[in-house]
Amino acid sequence: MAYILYGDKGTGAFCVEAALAEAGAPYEFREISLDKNEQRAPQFRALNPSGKVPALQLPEGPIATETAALLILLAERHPQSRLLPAPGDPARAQALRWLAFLAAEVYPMVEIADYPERFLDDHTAAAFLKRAARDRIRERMLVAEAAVAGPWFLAWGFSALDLYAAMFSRWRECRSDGWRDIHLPKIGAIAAALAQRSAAGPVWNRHFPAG
Ligand SMILES: N[C@@H](CCC(=O)N[C@@H](CS)C(=O)NCC(=O)O)C(=O)O
Repeated sequence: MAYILYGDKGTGAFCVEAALAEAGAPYEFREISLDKNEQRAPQFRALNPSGKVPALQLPEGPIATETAALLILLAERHPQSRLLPAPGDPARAQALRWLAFLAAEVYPMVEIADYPERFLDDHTAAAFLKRAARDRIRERMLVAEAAVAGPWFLAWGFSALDLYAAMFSRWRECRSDGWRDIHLPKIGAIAAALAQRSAAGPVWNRHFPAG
């Protein structure tokens, strides 16, 4: 029995797929094209009513969603893969802290930056909102950057947090104008190291072929 991961290339599905690969868990990737707006189609909303990817069907049947929760769940279900410090490990506090920070403080801004017209009808106002969301994402990624221990996010070593943080840094809001190359050097080094990993590396290169 395999996991079924619903997502698109270069989306939040990346870090879930990379976590599955690191865990050595069998999975199938089912494409939900954001370009075709398939995430909003009734068939997909039957799986995830919020109309967003990723969604993960567990081998035993139920659907789970919310990227940070999926990373924690996979770490819990595949402890041998050391995706996160285990409960009781002193490093776990920082792992959960920064996963939650990215999930709560950064990820919701991505919808505003990507789809400002969902929030404001007026085109000019929407363009201002898009810029404001991008700036807020950048400001919060700087907070995350400052927390990186190096060479991985946690001094504990490689974790699912690296997959999550590096993914945000590849998205348009951080990438455009070369902003992330100047401002996110530690997360950039994590991204470069991820691309070299035997399990997560090929997943990284498929989702983010431009690096
Ligand atoms: N809260 C969700 C957010 C997921 C999310 O925003 N996914 C984006 C792709 S990275 C998406 O599906 N966007 C399409 C849309 O909003 O219509 C999570 O943490 O998984």
